[in-house]
Amino acid sequence: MTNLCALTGLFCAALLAPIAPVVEQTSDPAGDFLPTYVGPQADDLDVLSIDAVIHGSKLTLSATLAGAVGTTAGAVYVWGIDRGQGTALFVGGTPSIGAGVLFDSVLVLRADGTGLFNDFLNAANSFSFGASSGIVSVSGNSIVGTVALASIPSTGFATIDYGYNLWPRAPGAGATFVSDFAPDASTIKASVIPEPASWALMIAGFGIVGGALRNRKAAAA
Ligand SMILES: [Ca+2]
Ligand SMILES: [Ca+2]
Repeated sequence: MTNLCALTGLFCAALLAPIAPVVEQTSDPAGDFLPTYVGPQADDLDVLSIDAVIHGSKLTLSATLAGAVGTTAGAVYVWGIDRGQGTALFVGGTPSIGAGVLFDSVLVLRADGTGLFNDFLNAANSFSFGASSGIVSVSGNSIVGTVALASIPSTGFATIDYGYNLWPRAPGAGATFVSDFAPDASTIKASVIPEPASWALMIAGFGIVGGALRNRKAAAA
């Protein structure tokens, strides 16, 4: 880095500054269980924050709950994903909930590390996975799922425009076992973090620009 800075000069300070990719977190109120919810009002079923990050070819979906994930046996964490043809599928149910929560597929994560992807528009894309897949990681109040973007193919949107919403489900059938939506009545988009190789290319690009500027100054002198 030092040698590169010596070459670029103009951009040296910027290059030496720590690069901290910004991941946009979306908070959700504590204790905002849906009025239709009939399951246990346990802390691990109350979402406090979520974020979605695209890094290279991977997508990571992270959630923080109000209590330790795994406390409620049989609970699942469902990420609704709108890949381009999402609709508010819960509003047609009984009771009608989830207005603004658009999705055309779901990624379901369990505290035991297992889960599944269900593509409502093309069942051939659906798949399930075991704990050994490494897709799910649980730590305290958080549960994180990381999948290849290629495994959740677009239905119209560019991958950076996919929409996401998380809802925990207590064991039980039907919409009344959905405890919380995060965010309420909308979806979020992912933050995009360049891979280290991309950063290297970007820095090399700065170097080329810096070198060109120095050469131009030298030529003008
Ligand atoms: Ca909540
Ligand atoms: Ca909520």
